[in-house]
Amino acid sequence: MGSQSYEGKQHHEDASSSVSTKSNAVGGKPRGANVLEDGDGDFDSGDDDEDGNGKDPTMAMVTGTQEGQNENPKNKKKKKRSNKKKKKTGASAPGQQSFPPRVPLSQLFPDGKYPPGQMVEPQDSNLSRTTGEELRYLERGHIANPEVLNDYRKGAEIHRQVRHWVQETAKPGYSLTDLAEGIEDGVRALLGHQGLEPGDSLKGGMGFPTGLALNDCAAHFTPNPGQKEVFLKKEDVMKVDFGVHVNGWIVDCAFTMTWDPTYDNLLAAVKDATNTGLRSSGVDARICDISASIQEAMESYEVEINKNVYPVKAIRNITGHNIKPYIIHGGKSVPFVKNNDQTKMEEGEVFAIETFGTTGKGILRDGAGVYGYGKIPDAPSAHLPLASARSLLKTINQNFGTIVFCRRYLDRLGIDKYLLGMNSLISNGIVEIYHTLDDIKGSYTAQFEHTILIKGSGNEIISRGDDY
Ligand SMILES: [Co+2]
Repeated sequence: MGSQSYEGKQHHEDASSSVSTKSNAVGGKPRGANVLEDGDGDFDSGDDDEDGNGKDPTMAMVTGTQEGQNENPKNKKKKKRSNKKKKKTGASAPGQQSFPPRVPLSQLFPDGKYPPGQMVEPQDSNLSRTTGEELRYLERGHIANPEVLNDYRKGAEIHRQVRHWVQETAKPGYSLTDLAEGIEDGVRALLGHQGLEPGDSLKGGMGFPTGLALNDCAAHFTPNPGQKEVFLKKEDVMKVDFGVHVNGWIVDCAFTMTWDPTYDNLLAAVKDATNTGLRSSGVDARICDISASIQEAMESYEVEINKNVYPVKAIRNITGHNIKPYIIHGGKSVPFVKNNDQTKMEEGEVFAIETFGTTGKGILRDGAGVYGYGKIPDAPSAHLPLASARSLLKTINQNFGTIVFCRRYLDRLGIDKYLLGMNSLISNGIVEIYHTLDDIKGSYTAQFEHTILIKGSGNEIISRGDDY
């Protein structure tokens, strides 16, 4: 989930887009300056082997039967139903994930230890910290705490297993509601938290509303109940951005899917930019330097669409961000364009390093659509005259806290007729509303994102998989 910068809160021209596809994401070479070509190749080939322990982080991701994978879109509804029935009976052997994924992760890892992400050795020894110093942070509430780290790795493994299902399943003809619900059903099943009882989804649940933004819509689109259904088209560029949290530790990770090789260079640019940002991250790394490296990587690419050549632009008013427990945007921002921010990353921090590239203006404006709502951390307590606002706030406190949520998440709790109460919470400064974020009409946008733990002993790209 991207963080909208101050600039982004103003209105700009319209635009929208979506990005990413597993199959096409790896293809394509930059047509512009090729200084970065080595780096580009590095990212994909080096991921698996750089694990500190040499283990493939996705080794446990074994899929079972894959019915429905080649389903004809026209038969989708019927097929989907039969698929749903099968998931109940088609239980996997221990250690094997089902397809679609429904086996709780605790069953796949009976020892309760979840696999690490990609371990990155500190490149500059000055940036490393001694183990002794790290020990200071072994209290609860810090990523150096083994239980916290294990929680984080669990969320990341669930992200990998569920996105594998997305990559095998999403194709032209598929509906965005089915895709979003499939992701959410998978995450909740693997967590072992359906989130239907008060407090349950605070132990583990969606990290924010599932984002499925298409084409010129860059971010913050999720299907809403009662809205006209959107079906994927072959020419779409879809950004899949979903989060998994375990005890409030949010994994924020996104990719782009396409079904047409036209967009390969766009995806290659954004993947390169995100990986460059990840490599530039670490203890004492300055935001301005990370941003500059991201922009240089991104803008060395161009993409040809319908005989028009577009330089890939870094989007200016959405940023990467640090993450705090239950808080997706922790206060620090990592833009994708040059800036003078001398702020440094610090040991123990968690960052979502994401980048967005576009063939449009590179400036997003709020669209008409509602993405979700989030209780503002440290919001002042206000006297709420409306009973409906008070009861809605109670529901939010019990189920989401400061986790951003969407209308579908309220619907499944049986909450309805909440719009008046919600408007009251918004106008009282207790809840923030999030809108879709669009680039200009007809443009295409792409996104890749990973969550990285900043540790003196070496960073951990917690959400890294063999896919991206
Ligand atoms: Co994010």
